[in-house]
Amino acid sequence: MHTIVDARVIISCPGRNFVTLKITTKSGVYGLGDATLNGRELAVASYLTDHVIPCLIGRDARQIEDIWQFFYRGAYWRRGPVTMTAIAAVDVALWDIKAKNANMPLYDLLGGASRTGVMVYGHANGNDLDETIAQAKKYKEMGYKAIRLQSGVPGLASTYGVSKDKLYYEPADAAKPTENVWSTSRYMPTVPKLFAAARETLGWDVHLLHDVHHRLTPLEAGRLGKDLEPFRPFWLEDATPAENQAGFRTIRQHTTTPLAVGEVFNSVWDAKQLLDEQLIDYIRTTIVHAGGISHVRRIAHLAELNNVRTGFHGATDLSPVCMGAALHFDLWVPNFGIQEYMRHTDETDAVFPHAYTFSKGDLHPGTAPGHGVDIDEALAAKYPYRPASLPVNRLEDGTLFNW
Ligand code: GCO
Ligand code: MG
Repeated sequence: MHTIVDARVIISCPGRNFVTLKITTKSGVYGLGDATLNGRELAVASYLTDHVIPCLIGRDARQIEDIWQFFYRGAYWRRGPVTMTAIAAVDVALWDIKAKNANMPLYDLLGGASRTGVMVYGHANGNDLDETIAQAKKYKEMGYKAIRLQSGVPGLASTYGVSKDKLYYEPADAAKPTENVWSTSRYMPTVPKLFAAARETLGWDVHLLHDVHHRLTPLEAGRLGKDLEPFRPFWLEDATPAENQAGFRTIRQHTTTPLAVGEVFNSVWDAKQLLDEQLIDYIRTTIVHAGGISHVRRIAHLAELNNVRTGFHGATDLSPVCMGAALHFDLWVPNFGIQEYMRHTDETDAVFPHAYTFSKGDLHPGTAPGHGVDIDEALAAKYPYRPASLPVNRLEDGTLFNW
């Protein structure tokens, strides 16, 4: 009854690419897991099809932990975004099956709801300060309690977070990487001005966030954090590249602005020092890129011991399947902080019918058994894969930089 009899990878591009794993058991119950790694979708699809699925068929779907260990330890080559995304897809599909068999929403299986809703933040972005503030006002009117502010930088043709389409920011905008230009000295003065204008217009009854997108040195990040302190930001995200976790010590020495990091992490080891030394305030690693619920739960527990809260990544390149699973996790996890919510397009939502809903600044995962997200396979088949890459970034003199 619980034997895995089928597992398939579904690739679809309803506006953007998504990879979904569907696992079915002998009794006919199926579960879905997101396996989307932006710009590297086919690598994960191949990892699943060539290496994971053949070892999955015939196993007992109830043994989530054993299956997780099999694909992590058993691969010998531990960690890495491709492997951990593939493992996440399996793990989430199996939790979906377990919760469906238990006839419970996933959050009940995890330990039950700890709150009535999941506070989310939306993205206000504009080519200049005024446009960003106008967008932020719209989000406030839609009921958002937290808003991320990104604005174009005078003198730079394009900036991270600023796109043509306001509700659906989509950085993977061409088959081969687009080239952006960056200047830290042009950027640095713009953010405090943006926050000052935002507090002036929006007031203090709303959380404001900003994403640096890995572009500053620890010392520069410390200075920006200090400059933003008067405006009480909710967080400063990815202030510096986090491969060198000790770099965050420098930022901490200089500012009390809360720090968020981790959307590119794929295991607890990427965050261990950051958590052990309490160098951050929010961990952004989410279900799809870090081994699924079974592993992100370990990260969240280690974070809790160190006064760090969750603030999961929730960009459009994480499919509704990941969003559904993340929302169940968020509703349960004791040390929840906030959840990013970039709306998917109507095309995407139609391919992935889901139980989660937005109301007054919160998302709720719904009470359907499992994680509450399905796939319309006939519709998905109408959107074939399209190559799409994330941009790269160069300094004004041509030096390749961090995007
Ligand atoms: C965010 C992120 C995204 C990423 C994107 C990459 O904070 O939402 O920085 O915009 O760049 O998810 O695939
Ligand atoms: Mg980010």
